[in-house]
Amino acid sequence: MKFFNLLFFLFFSFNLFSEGFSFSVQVRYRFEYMEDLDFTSQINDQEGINLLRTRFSFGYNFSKDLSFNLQLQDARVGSLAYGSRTSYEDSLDIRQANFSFGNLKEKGFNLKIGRMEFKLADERLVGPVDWSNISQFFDGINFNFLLGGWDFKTFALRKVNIEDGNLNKWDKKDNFFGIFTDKKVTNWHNLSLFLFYRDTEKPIAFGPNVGSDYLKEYTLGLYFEGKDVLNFNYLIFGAYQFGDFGEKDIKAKAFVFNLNYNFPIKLNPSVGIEYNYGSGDKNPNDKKRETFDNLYPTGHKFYGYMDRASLQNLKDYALILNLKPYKNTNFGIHYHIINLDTEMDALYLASRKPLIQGEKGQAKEVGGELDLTVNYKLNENLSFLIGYSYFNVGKFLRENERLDDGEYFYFQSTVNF
Ligand SMILES: [Ca+2]
Ligand SMILES: [Ca+2]
Ligand SMILES: [Ca+2]
Repeated sequence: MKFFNLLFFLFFSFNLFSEGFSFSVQVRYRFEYMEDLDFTSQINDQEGINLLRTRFSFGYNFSKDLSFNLQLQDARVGSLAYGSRTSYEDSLDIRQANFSFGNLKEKGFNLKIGRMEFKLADERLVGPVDWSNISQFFDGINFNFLLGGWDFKTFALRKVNIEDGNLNKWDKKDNFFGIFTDKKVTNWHNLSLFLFYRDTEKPIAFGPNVGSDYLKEYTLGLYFEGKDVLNFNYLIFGAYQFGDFGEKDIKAKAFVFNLNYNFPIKLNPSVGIEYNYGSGDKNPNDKKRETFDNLYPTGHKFYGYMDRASLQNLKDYALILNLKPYKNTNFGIHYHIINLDTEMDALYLASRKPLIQGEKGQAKEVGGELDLTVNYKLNENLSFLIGYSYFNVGKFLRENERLDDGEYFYFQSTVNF
């Protein structure tokens, strides 16, 4: 019945629209099977869940330089064996509603105001978390301009709190400001510099040892990327965090190095290594917070697809193998060796929630994760993703009585029209 309603709605919409209007729909379905993602068989995991996410996007161009964009999102989940539905579910609500003025290429500036999807660079610190059924978005202002060959993005944003059954509202106690600028420094190299400021009027929680407190937090950093340099790609990312965490000083850092090589042979293999480091807090009793704040990342992309790690108290060594045997098919074989920076801080999930607080003298080896994926794009409108992951528990988990390896399987199809 719902499907027919949708068809009718589409038919009606297409007739209504004239020049200047645009309209598109995305429907994403995912089945997930999870086994011991908590690393213990004493608590049952979700066995299999069904996720459905539908997005309706409308655009209207008032003129060449002024447009209005609206996106509605409906996120649903089937029955759950246990736990909360909140991270999966948000019935029809506004995901984007913004005015966009200017044209970066032609006018040298662009101003966006309202509710928006927002991402910076590879989404390591700020991204839309597209993997999530409900995803992530912001309210605020984003002003971009070109100056002296640099592309500047400046913003003042508040993350939108997603609440099923109620209209989503911005988090008025969590303010995020920043400047991000990048430039092509050679034909193959890109340099980005950024400074962010996060100011909260409520305590932000880290692990049990670090605790929660108000933030007046600066993040200063850079990306340096090499693309197609004799078939090599590489990335250096560094960030330093300072400011106040209540009465404590923030002194935290993060560092990433990635190197990969594309073999110009059959199957188009690429082999890469990656190191991801986010500092942890070594001493809960001093006057410093050394835990890096991973901000609003799309963490799913980087530290294992099982989402068992975040760029906080992390040392992750990854081996990344990708194959592209056909134009529309990708195979991924990734392996992560996940370690804590310090056992005095917590193991943080990709959502930034702490899973386990460590203790002095414990091992730092969390475990190894294997991620296998197949991506297949049938055509412009339809794509599929299948994944299987296995997490082999390491010493740190075993010392915390998490003895069971985790498994994760998913199948996803995405339709765009
Ligand atoms: Ca379990
Ligand atoms: Ca809602
Ligand atoms: Ca400390």
